[in-house]
Amino acid sequence: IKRMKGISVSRPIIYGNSATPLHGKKVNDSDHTHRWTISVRGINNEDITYLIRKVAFKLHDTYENPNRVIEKPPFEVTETGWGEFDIIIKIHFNPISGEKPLTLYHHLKLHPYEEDGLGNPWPKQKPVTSYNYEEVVFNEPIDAFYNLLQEN
Ligand code: SLL
Repeated sequence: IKRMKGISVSRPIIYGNSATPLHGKKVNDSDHTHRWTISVRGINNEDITYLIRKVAFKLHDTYENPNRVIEKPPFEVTETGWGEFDIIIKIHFNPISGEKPLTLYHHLKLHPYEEDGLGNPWPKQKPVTSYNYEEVVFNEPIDAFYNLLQEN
C-alpha cells in the first residue's frame, strides 16, 4: 500500500436532525410527540457515496432495534418519539480508503430552545433543526483513495 506522504485531504459533511411536532396526532397509540429525521449528507446535497460505505445510527435503548445501519443514501433515519437523547453516528468509509470508522455524537433536538429573537414564540409548524458541519480530514491517504478524492 502506498500512502501520500505529507498530504491531507478534507471533505465536508453535514450531520444532524430536523423535528416536527405531531400536534396530538397519535402514532400507534403511543405517547410520541414528534417526528424526526437524523441524517448524514454532503454539502448542498452532494452525493457522498464515493466516500461513505454505510452509516450506523445508535438510537436510545427505548427504541426497537436501536442500531440502525443505512447502506445507501439517503443516510438517514426517520422516527417518532417523545424525548431528546444522544445519537451515536458511526460513519464507515469506502473500504478502498482503509480509513477507520468515524464516530460522531449528536444530541437529538425536538424543542426550540429560543424564541425567534424578537420575543415571538416559535411558529407551530416550523421544523426545529440542529445541524453540524464536520470537516473530515484524511491524513496521508492511500494513493487509490487519494485519486478517488480528486475525482469527486
Ligand atoms: C429522557 N434522555 O430520559 C431522555 C431519553 C428517550 C426517548 C429519551 C422512545 C420512543 C418509543 C423515545 O422517544 N425515547 O419507542 O416509544 O428523557
